Amino acid sequence: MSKSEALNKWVEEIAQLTTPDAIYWCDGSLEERERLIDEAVRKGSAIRLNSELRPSSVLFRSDPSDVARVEDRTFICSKTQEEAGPTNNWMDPQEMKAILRDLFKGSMKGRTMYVIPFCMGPIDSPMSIFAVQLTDSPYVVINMGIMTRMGTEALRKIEEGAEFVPCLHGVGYPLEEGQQDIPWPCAPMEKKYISHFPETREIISFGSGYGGNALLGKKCLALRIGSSIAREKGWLAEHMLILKLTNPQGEVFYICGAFPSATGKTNLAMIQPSLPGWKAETVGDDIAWMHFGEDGRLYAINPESGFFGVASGTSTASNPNAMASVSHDTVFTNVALTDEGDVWWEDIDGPVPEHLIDWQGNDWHKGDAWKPAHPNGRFTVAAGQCPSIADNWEDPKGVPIDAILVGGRRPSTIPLVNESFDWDHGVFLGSVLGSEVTAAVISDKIGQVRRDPFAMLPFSGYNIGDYLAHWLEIGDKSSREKLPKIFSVNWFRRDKDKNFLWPGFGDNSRVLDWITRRLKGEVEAVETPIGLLPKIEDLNLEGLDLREGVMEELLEVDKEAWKQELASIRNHYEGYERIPRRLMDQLDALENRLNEA
Ligand code: OXD
Ligand code: MN
Repeated sequence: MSKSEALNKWVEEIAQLTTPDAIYWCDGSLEERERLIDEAVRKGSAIRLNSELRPSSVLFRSDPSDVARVEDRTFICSKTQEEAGPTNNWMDPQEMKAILRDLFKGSMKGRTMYVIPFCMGPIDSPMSIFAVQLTDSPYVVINMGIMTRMGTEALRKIEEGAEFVPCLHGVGYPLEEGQQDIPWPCAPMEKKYISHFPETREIISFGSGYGGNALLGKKCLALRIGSSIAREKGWLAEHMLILKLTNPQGEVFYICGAFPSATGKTNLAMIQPSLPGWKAETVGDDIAWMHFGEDGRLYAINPESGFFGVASGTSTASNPNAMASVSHDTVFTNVALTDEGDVWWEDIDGPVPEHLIDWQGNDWHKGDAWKPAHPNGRFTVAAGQCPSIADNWEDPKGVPIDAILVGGRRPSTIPLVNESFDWDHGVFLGSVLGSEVTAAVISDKIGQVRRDPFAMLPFSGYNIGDYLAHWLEIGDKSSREKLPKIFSVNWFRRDKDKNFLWPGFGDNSRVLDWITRRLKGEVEAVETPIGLLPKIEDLNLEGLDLREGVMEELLEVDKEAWKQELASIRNHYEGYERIPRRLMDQLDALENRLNEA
Protein backbone atom coordinates (compact mmCIF):
# COMPACT_ATOMS: atom_id res chain seq x y z
CA MET A 1 0.00 0.00 0.00
CA SER A 2 1.09 3.57 -0.59
CA LYS A 3 -0.02 6.95 0.73
CA SER A 4 -1.63 7.75 -2.62
CA GLU A 5 -5.30 6.87 -2.64
CA ALA A 6 -5.50 7.08 -6.41
CA LEU A 7 -2.64 4.61 -6.76
CA ASN A 8 -3.99 2.20 -4.13
CA LYS A 9 -7.39 2.23 -5.80
CA TRP A 10 -5.95 1.41 -9.20
CA VAL A 11 -3.67 -1.34 -7.84
CA GLU A 12 -6.65 -2.86 -6.01
CA GLU A 13 -8.85 -2.69 -9.10
CA ILE A 14 -6.22 -4.43 -11.26
CA ALA A 15 -5.55 -7.04 -8.58
CA GLN A 16 -9.26 -7.87 -8.48
CA LEU A 17 -9.29 -8.28 -12.24
CA THR A 18 -6.03 -10.24 -12.63
CA THR A 19 -6.14 -12.21 -9.32
CA PRO A 20 -2.40 -12.54 -8.58
CA ASP A 21 -1.32 -14.69 -5.62
CA ALA A 22 0.60 -11.77 -4.11
CA ILE A 23 1.26 -8.07 -4.61
CA TYR A 24 4.77 -6.71 -4.16
CA TRP A 25 5.73 -3.00 -4.07
CA CYS A 26 9.18 -2.48 -5.57
CA ASP A 27 11.64 -0.26 -3.69
CA GLY A 28 14.24 -0.20 -6.47
CA SER A 29 17.10 -1.32 -4.21
CA LEU A 30 20.03 -3.41 -5.39
CA GLU A 31 19.13 -6.08 -2.80
CA GLU A 32 15.72 -6.34 -4.38
CA ARG A 33 17.25 -6.77 -7.84
CA GLU A 34 19.66 -9.43 -6.56
CA ARG A 35 16.80 -11.28 -4.88
CA LEU A 36 14.74 -11.27 -8.07
CA ILE A 37 17.70 -12.46 -10.11
CA ASP A 38 18.36 -15.26 -7.60
CA GLU A 39 14.72 -16.33 -7.86
CA ALA A 40 14.84 -16.25 -11.66
CA VAL A 41 18.01 -18.40 -11.58
CA ARG A 42 16.36 -20.86 -9.17
CA LYS A 43 13.31 -21.12 -11.40
CA GLY A 44 15.43 -21.75 -14.48
CA SER A 45 14.64 -18.54 -16.35
CA ALA A 46 18.09 -16.98 -15.95
CA ILE A 47 21.72 -18.06 -15.84
CA ARG A 48 24.37 -16.37 -13.73
CA LEU A 49 27.47 -15.64 -15.79
CA ASN A 50 30.99 -16.50 -14.65
CA SER A 51 31.61 -13.97 -11.90
CA GLU A 52 35.28 -13.64 -12.81
CA LEU A 53 34.67 -12.96 -16.47
CA ARG A 54 31.41 -11.00 -16.21
CA PRO A 55 30.78 -10.07 -12.55
CA SER A 56 27.19 -9.67 -11.29
CA SER A 57 25.73 -10.38 -14.72
CA VAL A 58 22.99 -12.64 -15.90
CA LEU A 59 21.61 -14.14 -19.11
CA PHE A 60 17.92 -14.54 -19.94
CA ARG A 61 16.58 -16.48 -22.92
CA SER A 62 13.17 -15.52 -24.22
CA ASP A 63 10.59 -17.67 -25.90
CA PRO A 64 11.48 -17.89 -29.63
CA SER A 65 8.20 -16.13 -30.46
CA ASP A 66 8.95 -13.17 -28.20
CA VAL A 67 12.18 -11.61 -29.44
CA ALA A 68 11.44 -8.06 -30.62
CA ARG A 69 8.98 -5.20 -30.73
CA VAL A 70 5.77 -6.27 -32.47
CA GLU A 71 4.62 -3.34 -34.58
CA ASP A 72 1.67 -5.27 -36.02
CA ARG A 73 0.33 -5.78 -32.50
CA THR A 74 0.99 -2.17 -31.40
CA PHE A 75 -2.06 0.11 -31.29
CA ILE A 76 -2.82 3.77 -30.80
CA CYS A 77 -6.35 3.84 -29.35
CA SER A 78 -7.32 7.46 -29.84
CA LYS A 79 -10.99 8.42 -30.17
CA THR A 80 -10.79 8.55 -33.96
CA GLN A 81 -8.72 6.65 -36.47
CA GLU A 82 -7.75 9.90 -38.15
CA GLU A 83 -6.11 11.02 -34.94
CA ALA A 84 -3.90 7.90 -34.93
CA GLY A 85 -3.16 8.53 -38.61
CA PRO A 86 -2.17 6.34 -41.55
CA THR A 87 1.02 4.91 -40.01
CA ASN A 88 -0.41 3.53 -36.75
CA ASN A 89 -2.68 0.57 -36.07
CA TRP A 90 -5.84 1.92 -34.52
CA MET A 91 -8.64 0.53 -32.44
CA ASP A 92 -11.52 2.28 -30.71
CA PRO A 93 -10.53 2.78 -27.04
CA GLN A 94 -13.69 1.16 -25.64
CA GLU A 95 -13.40 -1.81 -27.95
CA MET A 96 -9.72 -2.30 -27.03
CA LYS A 97 -10.45 -1.97 -23.31
CA ALA A 98 -13.16 -4.65 -23.57
CA ILE A 99 -10.72 -7.05 -25.29
CA LEU A 100 -8.04 -6.32 -22.72
CA ARG A 101 -10.42 -6.70 -19.76
CA ASP A 102 -11.19 -10.22 -20.95
CA LEU A 103 -7.55 -11.07 -21.51
CA PHE A 104 -6.40 -9.70 -18.15
CA LYS A 105 -9.21 -11.46 -16.22
CA GLY A 106 -7.43 -13.96 -13.98
CA SER A 107 -4.25 -13.59 -16.06
CA MET A 108 -1.87 -13.20 -13.08
CA LYS A 109 -3.14 -16.28 -11.27
CA GLY A 110 -0.27 -18.18 -9.65
CA ARG A 111 2.02 -15.17 -10.00
CA THR A 112 3.10 -12.07 -8.09
CA MET A 113 1.94 -8.69 -9.29
CA TYR A 114 4.79 -6.19 -8.94
CA VAL A 115 4.03 -2.50 -8.44
CA ILE A 116 6.80 -0.46 -10.07
CA PRO A 117 6.74 3.28 -9.34
CA PHE A 118 9.15 4.97 -11.72
CA CYS A 119 10.25 8.28 -13.11
CA MET A 120 11.27 9.04 -16.68
CA GLY A 121 13.96 11.71 -16.36
CA PRO A 122 15.97 12.86 -13.33
CA ILE A 123 13.75 12.72 -10.24
CA ASP A 124 13.97 16.49 -9.67
CA SER A 125 13.66 17.64 -13.26
CA PRO A 126 10.62 19.72 -14.15
CA MET A 127 10.63 17.82 -17.47
CA SER A 128 10.29 14.38 -15.88
CA ILE A 129 7.15 12.24 -15.93
CA PHE A 130 6.11 9.82 -13.20
CA ALA A 131 4.42 6.53 -13.86
CA VAL A 132 3.58 3.21 -12.26
CA GLN A 133 3.85 -0.10 -14.05
CA LEU A 134 2.02 -3.15 -12.79
CA THR A 135 3.52 -6.38 -14.12
CA ASP A 136 3.69 -10.09 -13.37
CA SER A 137 7.19 -10.38 -14.92
CA PRO A 138 10.26 -10.35 -12.65
CA TYR A 139 12.38 -9.89 -15.81
CA VAL A 140 10.55 -6.62 -16.43
CA VAL A 141 11.16 -5.47 -12.84
CA ILE A 142 14.89 -6.25 -13.13
CA ASN A 143 15.18 -4.33 -16.42
CA MET A 144 12.98 -1.41 -15.34
CA GLY A 145 15.28 -1.02 -12.34
CA ILE A 146 18.14 -0.31 -14.75
CA MET A 147 16.29 1.61 -17.47
CA THR A 148 14.30 3.96 -15.20
CA ARG A 149 14.54 5.68 -11.83
CA MET A 150 12.42 3.06 -10.13
CA GLY A 151 11.27 2.62 -6.54
CA THR A 152 10.94 4.51 -3.29
CA GLU A 153 11.87 7.99 -4.48
CA ALA A 154 9.46 7.92 -7.39
CA LEU A 155 6.75 6.60 -5.10
CA ARG A 156 7.36 9.41 -2.63
CA LYS A 157 6.85 11.99 -5.39
CA ILE A 158 3.60 10.30 -6.40
CA GLU A 159 2.50 10.25 -2.76
CA GLU A 160 3.26 13.96 -2.59
CA GLY A 161 0.82 14.49 -5.44
CA ALA A 162 2.79 14.06 -8.68
CA GLU A 163 0.52 12.79 -11.44
CA PHE A 164 1.39 9.32 -12.70
CA VAL A 165 0.77 7.49 -15.95
CA PRO A 166 -0.77 4.07 -15.27
CA CYS A 167 1.05 1.33 -17.22
CA LEU A 168 -0.45 -2.13 -17.01
CA HIS A 169 1.54 -5.11 -18.24
CA GLY A 170 0.99 -8.84 -18.08
CA VAL A 171 2.73 -11.77 -19.75
CA GLY A 172 -0.61 -13.50 -20.29
CA TYR A 173 0.30 -16.89 -18.87
CA PRO A 174 -1.68 -17.67 -15.69
CA LEU A 175 -0.76 -20.77 -13.70
CA GLU A 176 -3.35 -23.25 -12.54
CA GLU A 177 -3.05 -24.79 -9.10
CA GLY A 178 0.14 -26.92 -9.09
CA GLN A 179 1.01 -26.02 -12.71
CA GLN A 180 4.76 -25.82 -13.38
CA ASP A 181 5.94 -22.45 -14.73
CA ILE A 182 8.05 -22.17 -17.89
CA PRO A 183 11.29 -20.15 -18.26
CA TRP A 184 9.74 -17.39 -20.39
CA PRO A 185 5.96 -17.19 -20.11
CA CYS A 186 4.14 -15.15 -22.78
CA ALA A 187 0.97 -15.29 -24.88
CA PRO A 188 0.67 -16.30 -28.54
CA MET A 189 1.12 -13.55 -31.15
CA GLU A 190 -2.60 -13.05 -31.83
CA LYS A 191 -3.17 -12.34 -28.15
CA LYS A 192 -0.37 -9.78 -27.81
CA TYR A 193 -1.59 -6.18 -27.57
CA ILE A 194 0.70 -3.21 -26.99
CA SER A 195 -1.93 -0.52 -26.62
CA HIS A 196 -1.77 3.20 -25.95
CA PHE A 197 -4.59 5.54 -24.98
CA PRO A 198 -3.24 9.03 -25.70
CA GLU A 199 -6.34 10.96 -24.59
CA THR A 200 -6.47 9.32 -21.14
CA ARG A 201 -2.68 8.80 -20.99
CA GLU A 202 -2.76 5.08 -20.28
CA ILE A 203 -0.65 2.16 -21.52
CA ILE A 204 -1.86 -1.43 -21.47
CA SER A 205 0.39 -4.20 -22.76
CA PHE A 206 -0.54 -7.87 -22.80
CA GLY A 207 1.20 -11.05 -23.83
CA SER A 208 4.84 -10.08 -24.48
CA GLY A 209 7.70 -9.94 -21.98
CA TYR A 210 10.31 -8.48 -24.33
CA GLY A 211 11.94 -5.05 -24.64
CA GLY A 212 9.87 -2.21 -25.97
CA ASN A 213 6.68 -4.28 -25.63
CA ALA A 214 7.14 -4.78 -21.91
CA LEU A 215 9.48 -2.12 -20.47
CA LEU A 216 6.70 0.42 -20.74
CA GLY A 217 8.75 3.49 -19.81
CA LYS A 218 10.73 3.33 -23.04
CA LYS A 219 8.93 3.31 -26.40
CA CYS A 220 5.38 3.33 -24.96
CA LEU A 221 5.69 6.16 -22.44
CA ALA A 222 8.79 8.16 -23.39
CA LEU A 223 7.90 8.16 -27.10
CA ARG A 224 4.28 7.29 -27.95
CA ILE A 225 2.44 8.80 -24.98
CA GLY A 226 5.33 11.26 -24.56
CA SER A 227 4.95 12.60 -28.10
CA SER A 228 1.23 13.09 -27.53
CA ILE A 229 1.87 15.03 -24.29
CA ALA A 230 4.68 16.99 -25.98
CA ARG A 231 2.38 18.05 -28.79
CA GLU A 232 -0.21 19.35 -26.35
CA LYS A 233 2.32 21.11 -24.11
CA GLY A 234 4.64 22.51 -26.77
CA TRP A 235 7.79 20.39 -26.44
CA LEU A 236 9.41 17.49 -28.33
CA ALA A 237 9.66 13.80 -27.37
CA GLU A 238 12.06 12.28 -29.88
CA HIS A 239 13.82 9.05 -30.83
CA MET A 240 17.23 10.72 -30.59
CA LEU A 241 20.63 10.28 -29.02
CA ILE A 242 22.18 13.18 -27.10
CA LEU A 243 25.92 13.78 -27.49
CA LYS A 244 28.19 16.24 -25.67
CA LEU A 245 31.19 17.37 -27.69
CA THR A 246 34.15 19.39 -26.53
CA ASN A 247 36.52 20.78 -29.14
CA PRO A 248 40.26 21.25 -28.60
CA GLN A 249 39.61 24.88 -27.53
CA GLY A 250 37.39 23.61 -24.70
CA GLU A 251 34.12 24.80 -26.26
CA VAL A 252 31.16 22.53 -25.55
CA PHE A 253 28.38 21.61 -28.00
CA TYR A 254 25.32 19.42 -27.49
CA ILE A 255 23.96 17.50 -30.43
CA CYS A 256 20.81 15.38 -30.78
CA GLY A 257 20.52 12.79 -33.54
CA ALA A 258 17.61 10.89 -35.06
CA PHE A 259 18.68 7.63 -36.74
CA PRO A 260 16.45 4.69 -37.70
CA SER A 261 17.44 1.26 -36.39
CA ALA A 262 20.61 -0.37 -37.78
CA THR A 263 22.27 2.96 -38.52
CA GLY A 264 24.79 3.06 -35.67
CA LYS A 265 22.94 5.31 -33.23
CA THR A 266 24.43 3.81 -30.06
CA ASN A 267 27.87 3.85 -31.70
CA LEU A 268 27.56 7.58 -32.40
CA ALA A 269 26.23 8.25 -28.89
CA MET A 270 29.42 6.66 -27.52
CA ILE A 271 31.84 7.78 -30.27
CA GLN A 272 35.59 7.96 -29.62
CA PRO A 273 36.66 10.82 -31.93
CA SER A 274 39.61 10.06 -34.17
CA LEU A 275 40.42 13.79 -34.37
CA PRO A 276 43.04 14.68 -31.77
CA GLY A 277 42.00 16.95 -28.93
CA TRP A 278 38.25 16.25 -29.24
CA LYS A 279 36.22 14.78 -26.42
CA ALA A 280 32.84 13.12 -26.89
CA GLU A 281 30.56 12.22 -23.99
CA THR A 282 27.24 10.44 -23.86
CA VAL A 283 24.07 12.02 -22.49
CA GLY A 284 21.62 9.56 -24.04
CA ASP A 285 21.54 6.87 -26.73
CA ASP A 286 17.87 6.50 -27.68
CA ILE A 287 15.44 9.15 -26.48
CA ALA A 288 15.53 12.94 -26.01
CA TRP A 289 12.87 15.14 -24.46
CA MET A 290 13.39 18.76 -25.47
CA HIS A 291 11.73 21.74 -23.78
CA PHE A 292 12.22 25.47 -24.31
CA GLY A 293 14.21 27.17 -21.58
CA GLU A 294 13.47 30.74 -20.52
CA ASP A 295 16.22 31.88 -22.89
CA GLY A 296 14.30 30.51 -25.91
CA ARG A 297 16.73 27.63 -26.48
CA LEU A 298 15.78 23.96 -26.55
CA TYR A 299 17.09 21.93 -23.59
CA ALA A 300 17.16 18.12 -23.70
CA ILE A 301 17.05 15.45 -21.05
CA ASN A 302 17.53 11.73 -21.52
CA PRO A 303 14.44 10.28 -19.82
CA GLU A 304 16.11 6.87 -19.40
CA SER A 305 18.75 5.79 -16.91
CA GLY A 306 20.20 2.85 -18.83
CA PHE A 307 20.91 1.44 -22.26
CA PHE A 308 18.92 -1.39 -23.81
CA GLY A 309 21.32 -1.96 -26.66
CA VAL A 310 21.59 -4.44 -29.50
CA ALA A 311 24.51 -6.74 -28.70
CA SER A 312 25.25 -8.10 -32.20
CA GLY A 313 27.95 -6.12 -33.96
CA THR A 314 29.16 -4.51 -30.72
CA SER A 315 32.90 -4.89 -30.26
CA THR A 316 35.94 -2.99 -29.09
CA ALA A 317 36.39 -1.86 -32.69
CA SER A 318 32.82 -0.61 -33.24
CA ASN A 319 32.00 0.64 -29.74
CA PRO A 320 34.67 0.37 -27.03
CA ASN A 321 32.56 2.38 -24.56
CA ALA A 322 29.62 -0.02 -24.88
CA MET A 323 31.97 -2.99 -24.41
CA ALA A 324 33.40 -1.45 -21.23
CA SER A 325 29.88 -0.64 -19.99
CA VAL A 326 28.74 -4.27 -20.21
CA SER A 327 31.84 -5.73 -18.55
CA HIS A 328 29.90 -6.22 -15.26
CA ASP A 329 26.44 -5.75 -13.68
CA THR A 330 24.66 -6.33 -16.97
CA VAL A 331 21.52 -8.20 -17.94
CA PHE A 332 21.87 -9.99 -21.27
CA THR A 333 18.97 -11.36 -23.28
CA ASN A 334 19.10 -13.85 -26.15
CA VAL A 335 22.86 -13.84 -26.69
CA ALA A 336 24.96 -17.02 -26.76
CA LEU A 337 26.74 -18.58 -23.76
CA THR A 338 30.37 -19.73 -23.89
CA ASP A 339 31.72 -22.88 -22.22
CA GLU A 340 33.47 -20.59 -19.71
CA GLY A 341 30.15 -19.03 -18.69
CA ASP A 342 30.56 -15.75 -20.56
CA VAL A 343 28.42 -14.21 -23.32
CA TRP A 344 29.06 -14.25 -27.06
CA TRP A 345 27.52 -12.57 -30.09
CA GLU A 346 28.29 -11.85 -33.74
CA ASP A 347 31.43 -9.71 -34.20
CA ILE A 348 32.30 -9.58 -30.49
CA ASP A 349 36.09 -9.44 -29.88
CA GLY A 350 38.24 -12.53 -30.30
CA PRO A 351 37.96 -15.70 -32.36
CA VAL A 352 34.66 -17.53 -32.83
CA PRO A 353 34.55 -20.27 -30.15
CA GLU A 354 34.42 -23.93 -31.19
CA HIS A 355 31.33 -24.51 -29.04
CA LEU A 356 28.56 -22.35 -27.63
CA ILE A 357 25.08 -22.71 -26.19
CA ASP A 358 22.86 -20.72 -28.54
CA TRP A 359 20.20 -18.22 -27.49
CA GLN A 360 17.61 -20.99 -27.40
CA GLY A 361 19.72 -23.19 -25.13
CA ASN A 362 20.93 -25.61 -27.82
CA ASP A 363 24.47 -26.79 -28.50
CA TRP A 364 26.13 -24.89 -31.32
CA HIS A 365 29.39 -25.84 -33.02
CA LYS A 366 31.57 -23.62 -35.15
CA GLY A 367 30.38 -23.97 -38.72
CA ASP A 368 26.75 -24.71 -37.82
CA ALA A 369 24.41 -22.95 -40.20
CA TRP A 370 22.48 -20.81 -37.73
CA LYS A 371 23.54 -17.79 -35.69
CA PRO A 372 24.11 -18.66 -32.03
CA ALA A 373 23.10 -15.22 -30.73
CA HIS A 374 19.79 -13.71 -31.82
CA PRO A 375 20.40 -10.61 -34.03
CA ASN A 376 18.16 -8.64 -31.65
CA GLY A 377 19.89 -10.02 -28.54
CA ARG A 378 20.33 -7.21 -26.04
CA PHE A 379 22.28 -5.87 -23.09
CA THR A 380 20.64 -3.84 -20.37
CA VAL A 381 23.09 -1.72 -18.45
CA ALA A 382 23.02 1.37 -16.22
CA ALA A 383 24.07 4.54 -18.04
CA GLY A 384 26.40 5.35 -15.14
CA GLN A 385 28.57 2.36 -16.11
CA CYS A 386 29.45 3.88 -19.48
CA PRO A 387 33.00 5.33 -19.45
CA SER A 388 31.90 8.10 -21.82
CA ILE A 389 28.85 9.18 -19.79
CA ALA A 390 28.87 12.97 -19.38
CA ASP A 391 29.20 14.20 -15.79
CA ASN A 392 26.12 16.41 -16.29
CA TRP A 393 23.96 13.75 -18.00
CA GLU A 394 21.41 13.96 -15.19
CA ASP A 395 21.23 17.76 -15.04
CA PRO A 396 17.56 18.41 -14.20
CA LYS A 397 17.59 21.50 -16.48
CA GLY A 398 18.75 19.40 -19.41
CA VAL A 399 21.48 20.41 -21.85
CA PRO A 400 21.11 23.19 -24.46
CA ILE A 401 20.93 21.71 -27.93
CA ASP A 402 23.07 23.34 -30.64
CA ALA A 403 22.39 20.99 -33.53
CA ILE A 404 20.05 18.19 -34.56
CA LEU A 405 21.25 15.47 -36.94
CA VAL A 406 18.96 13.31 -39.05
CA GLY A 407 20.61 10.35 -40.71
CA GLY A 408 19.78 7.13 -42.49
CA ARG A 409 21.55 4.40 -44.39
CA ARG A 410 21.63 5.64 -48.00
CA PRO A 411 24.09 4.13 -50.51
CA SER A 412 23.55 6.99 -52.95
CA THR A 413 22.01 10.45 -53.43
CA ILE A 414 22.21 11.77 -49.84
CA PRO A 415 25.55 13.52 -49.16
CA LEU A 416 27.84 12.90 -46.21
CA VAL A 417 26.55 16.05 -44.55
CA ASN A 418 24.06 18.73 -45.56
CA GLU A 419 23.07 21.74 -43.49
CA SER A 420 19.47 22.89 -43.84
CA PHE A 421 18.80 26.46 -45.01
CA ASP A 422 16.49 27.13 -42.05
CA TRP A 423 14.18 25.39 -39.57
CA ASP A 424 11.42 24.54 -42.07
CA HIS A 425 13.97 23.08 -44.48
CA GLY A 426 15.47 21.11 -41.59
CA VAL A 427 12.04 19.71 -40.72
CA PHE A 428 11.68 18.81 -44.39
CA LEU A 429 14.99 16.88 -44.22
CA GLY A 430 13.76 15.08 -41.08
CA SER A 431 10.38 14.33 -42.65
CA VAL A 432 11.95 12.51 -45.61
CA LEU A 433 14.56 10.65 -43.56
CA GLY A 434 14.98 7.27 -45.15
CA SER A 435 17.04 4.17 -44.81
CA GLU A 436 17.84 1.51 -47.34
CA VAL A 437 16.36 -1.83 -46.34
CA THR A 438 19.22 -4.32 -45.86
CA ALA A 439 19.12 -8.08 -46.32
CA ALA A 440 18.93 -8.50 -42.58
CA VAL A 441 15.53 -6.85 -42.45
CA ILE A 442 12.97 -7.61 -45.17
CA SER A 443 14.38 -9.59 -48.03
CA ASP A 444 11.84 -8.66 -50.70
CA LYS A 445 12.45 -4.96 -50.19
CA ILE A 446 16.24 -4.93 -50.41
CA GLY A 447 17.57 -1.70 -51.83
CA GLN A 448 14.31 0.17 -51.38
CA VAL A 449 14.21 3.27 -49.26
CA ARG A 450 11.96 3.05 -46.25
CA ARG A 451 10.97 6.53 -45.08
CA ASP A 452 11.06 6.97 -41.34
CA PRO A 453 10.40 10.63 -40.44
CA PHE A 454 12.76 11.66 -37.64
CA ALA A 455 13.10 7.87 -36.98
CA MET A 456 9.66 8.12 -35.33
CA LEU A 457 7.55 6.04 -37.72
CA PRO A 458 6.78 3.33 -35.14
CA PHE A 459 6.78 5.77 -32.21
CA SER A 460 4.62 8.79 -32.96
CA GLY A 461 1.57 8.51 -30.70
CA TYR A 462 -0.59 10.49 -33.11
CA ASN A 463 -1.09 11.32 -36.78
CA ILE A 464 2.33 11.56 -38.48
CA GLY A 465 1.21 14.59 -40.53
CA ASP A 466 0.26 16.42 -37.33
CA TYR A 467 3.55 15.31 -35.80
CA LEU A 468 5.44 17.05 -38.62
CA ALA A 469 3.19 20.12 -38.24
CA HIS A 470 4.17 20.16 -34.55
CA TRP A 471 7.85 20.29 -35.52
CA LEU A 472 7.12 23.32 -37.71
CA GLU A 473 5.21 25.00 -34.86
CA ILE A 474 8.11 24.43 -32.48
CA GLY A 475 10.24 26.45 -34.92
CA ASP A 476 7.72 29.30 -34.75
CA LYS A 477 8.12 29.56 -30.98
CA SER A 478 11.70 30.83 -31.01
CA SER A 479 14.14 32.73 -33.16
CA ARG A 480 16.55 31.44 -35.76
CA GLU A 481 19.67 32.14 -33.67
CA LYS A 482 18.30 30.25 -30.68
CA LEU A 483 16.94 27.17 -32.42
CA PRO A 484 19.27 24.24 -33.06
CA LYS A 485 20.53 24.01 -36.65
CA ILE A 486 19.38 20.89 -38.45
CA PHE A 487 21.84 18.79 -40.51
CA SER A 488 21.30 15.64 -42.52
CA VAL A 489 24.15 13.11 -42.39
CA ASN A 490 24.83 9.86 -44.23
CA TRP A 491 27.76 7.68 -43.22
CA PHE A 492 26.74 4.90 -45.62
CA ARG A 493 27.29 6.15 -49.16
CA ARG A 494 28.86 3.50 -51.41
CA ASP A 495 30.85 3.44 -54.64
CA LYS A 496 29.95 1.52 -57.81
CA ASP A 497 31.48 -1.64 -56.32
CA LYS A 498 29.32 -1.27 -53.21
CA ASN A 499 32.26 -0.33 -50.95
CA PHE A 500 31.58 2.27 -48.28
CA LEU A 501 33.09 5.61 -49.28
CA TRP A 502 33.40 6.95 -45.74
CA PRO A 503 35.23 5.15 -42.89
CA GLY A 504 32.55 6.03 -40.29
CA PHE A 505 32.80 5.31 -36.53
CA GLY A 506 35.44 7.57 -34.86
CA ASP A 507 36.04 9.37 -38.15
CA ASN A 508 32.50 10.73 -38.03
CA SER A 509 34.10 13.24 -35.63
CA ARG A 510 35.45 14.95 -38.78
CA VAL A 511 31.90 15.71 -39.83
CA LEU A 512 31.01 16.79 -36.30
CA ASP A 513 34.01 19.13 -36.40
CA TRP A 514 32.65 20.81 -39.57
CA ILE A 515 29.18 21.05 -38.03
CA THR A 516 30.50 22.82 -34.93
CA ARG A 517 32.53 25.20 -37.08
CA ARG A 518 29.35 26.02 -39.02
CA LEU A 519 27.57 26.63 -35.70
CA LYS A 520 30.28 29.13 -34.79
CA GLY A 521 30.08 30.78 -38.22
CA GLU A 522 33.76 29.97 -38.81
CA VAL A 523 33.43 28.43 -42.24
CA GLU A 524 31.40 29.21 -45.36
CA ALA A 525 29.26 26.51 -46.93
CA VAL A 526 28.53 25.82 -50.57
CA GLU A 527 24.93 26.68 -51.41
CA THR A 528 23.43 23.88 -53.52
CA PRO A 529 19.82 23.13 -54.52
CA ILE A 530 19.55 20.54 -51.73
CA GLY A 531 21.18 22.50 -48.89
CA LEU A 532 24.49 23.82 -47.57
CA LEU A 533 27.41 21.47 -48.19
CA PRO A 534 30.99 21.68 -46.93
CA LYS A 535 33.86 22.93 -49.04
CA ILE A 536 36.16 19.94 -49.11
CA GLU A 537 39.07 22.02 -47.82
CA ASP A 538 37.03 22.84 -44.68
CA LEU A 539 36.75 19.20 -43.65
CA ASN A 540 39.62 18.03 -41.46
CA LEU A 541 40.77 14.89 -43.31
CA GLU A 542 44.26 14.76 -41.84
CA GLY A 543 45.49 11.21 -41.37
CA LEU A 544 42.74 9.70 -43.53
CA ASP A 545 43.80 7.61 -46.46
CA LEU A 546 41.01 8.30 -48.95
CA ARG A 547 41.40 7.61 -52.64
CA GLU A 548 41.32 10.51 -55.07
CA GLY A 549 37.79 11.73 -55.79
CA VAL A 550 36.07 10.10 -52.81
CA MET A 551 35.19 13.39 -51.13
CA GLU A 552 33.71 14.70 -54.39
CA GLU A 553 31.55 11.56 -54.56
CA LEU A 554 30.49 11.88 -50.93
CA LEU A 555 29.35 15.43 -51.52
CA GLU A 556 28.00 15.04 -55.03
CA VAL A 557 24.53 16.33 -55.91
CA ASP A 558 23.46 13.98 -58.70
CA LYS A 559 20.59 15.68 -60.54
CA GLU A 560 19.24 12.46 -62.06
CA ALA A 561 19.23 10.69 -58.71
CA TRP A 562 17.50 13.70 -57.17
CA LYS A 563 14.73 13.54 -59.79
CA GLN A 564 14.00 10.00 -58.62
CA GLU A 565 14.28 11.12 -55.02
CA LEU A 566 11.69 13.85 -55.63
CA ALA A 567 9.24 11.31 -57.07
CA SER A 568 9.85 8.99 -54.13
CA ILE A 569 9.27 11.84 -51.64
CA ARG A 570 6.01 12.86 -53.37
CA ASN A 571 4.84 9.29 -53.15
CA HIS A 572 5.79 9.14 -49.47
CA TYR A 573 4.00 12.41 -48.69
CA GLU A 574 0.85 11.25 -50.49
CA GLY A 575 0.59 8.29 -48.14
CA TYR A 576 0.62 10.63 -45.16
CA GLU A 577 -2.66 12.36 -46.07
CA ARG A 578 -2.25 15.33 -43.69
CA ILE A 579 1.18 16.55 -44.76
CA PRO A 580 1.53 20.23 -43.78
CA ARG A 581 1.37 22.79 -46.61
CA ARG A 582 4.72 24.21 -45.50
CA LEU A 583 6.41 20.88 -46.19
CA MET A 584 4.75 20.58 -49.60
CA ASP A 585 6.12 24.08 -50.29
CA GLN A 586 9.57 22.85 -49.29
CA LEU A 587 9.27 20.00 -51.76
CA ASP A 588 8.12 22.32 -54.57
CA ALA A 589 10.94 24.73 -53.78
CA LEU A 590 13.48 21.89 -53.91
CA GLU A 591 12.14 20.81 -57.28
CA ASN A 592 12.39 24.37 -58.61
CA ARG A 593 15.94 24.75 -57.34
CA LEU A 594 16.96 21.47 -58.97
CA ASN A 595 15.35 22.48 -62.26
CA GLU A 596 17.09 25.84 -62.23
CA ALA A 597 20.50 24.46 -61.36
C1 OXD B 1 15.12 0.28 -29.79
C2 OXD B 1 14.40 0.44 -31.06
O1 OXD B 1 15.08 -0.80 -29.19
O2 OXD B 1 14.45 1.53 -31.62
O3 OXD B 1 15.72 1.26 -29.33
O4 OXD B 1 13.76 -0.50 -31.49
MN1 MN C 1 15.34 3.06 -30.36
